[in-house]
Amino acid sequence: MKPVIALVGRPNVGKSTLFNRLTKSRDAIVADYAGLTRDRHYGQGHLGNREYIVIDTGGFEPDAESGIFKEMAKQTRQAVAEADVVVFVVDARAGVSAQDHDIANYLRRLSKPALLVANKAEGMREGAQLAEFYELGLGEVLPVSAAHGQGVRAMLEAALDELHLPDADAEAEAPDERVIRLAVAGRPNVGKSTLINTWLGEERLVAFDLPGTTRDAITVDFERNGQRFQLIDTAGLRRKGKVFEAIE
Ligand SMILES: Nc1nc2c(ncn2[C@@H]2O[C@H](COP(=O)(O)OP(=O)(O)OP(=O)(O)O)[C@@H](O)[C@H]2O)c(=O)[nH]1
Ligand SMILES: [Mg+2]
Repeated sequence: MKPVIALVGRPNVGKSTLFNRLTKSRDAIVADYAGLTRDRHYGQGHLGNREYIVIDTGGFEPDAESGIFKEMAKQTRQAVAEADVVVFVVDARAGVSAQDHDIANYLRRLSKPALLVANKAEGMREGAQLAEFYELGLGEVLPVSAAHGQGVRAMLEAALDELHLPDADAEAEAPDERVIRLAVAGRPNVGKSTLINTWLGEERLVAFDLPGTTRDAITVDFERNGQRFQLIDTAGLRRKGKVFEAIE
């Protein structure tokens, strides 16, 4: 089993940018827009021969009681439950916010290793600016720049060191069975995510009565009657002339 790292934090701190760096991909959508990521999004990476799974999540409001932020919080809690180590991302430039405290309180109550990571720390001298994050009560603050790569390797080593798991190289991959990849596509709000959730029998995807709810294309492994599938949920498609937002 590969260790699982969940990236958690309030909106717009750079979780998806860090996800892309940890997976050496551009799979997650990144923009200067709070609340961009909605679903939990899995990726794979490795540090030398140590392999891991990383989960990107949406901006976390642990106490959200309604609306789409409540649905996103459910997804984040599920990601945290599956994780071996939680990477709590804060914004080194913005400083500590009330929402960071809410998330820290939530994480401190869990008995799960958590690392506190201050992103957007490029060109920042350690010390003064980062000191205030100690008040979150999660111990040492690791400065990183997801956009530029600084500190990311040290952070990853610290995350994997929390786990004391054996190297994965002895573990043989399952023989390559045929996987049917099935993408669900269609106009916004026709029920694509709901359809996949119904197939799976769980709330795997955020389904909400709001056009444009799904943003990242999310792949879910699924098996039925011995046949392996990869179900791919996609963002709703509109005619080119009707697309105005950058995210879309
Ligand atoms: N200066 C700086 N900006 C960064 C860094 N990492 C991310 N950003 C910027 O911060 C903004 C938000 O990045 P995202 O990765 O989308 O943030 P997120 O936490 O996934 O946001 P949500 O999905 O909305 O919760 C984007 O404009 C990024 O380019 C960094 O290391 N330094
Ligand atoms: Mg994101």
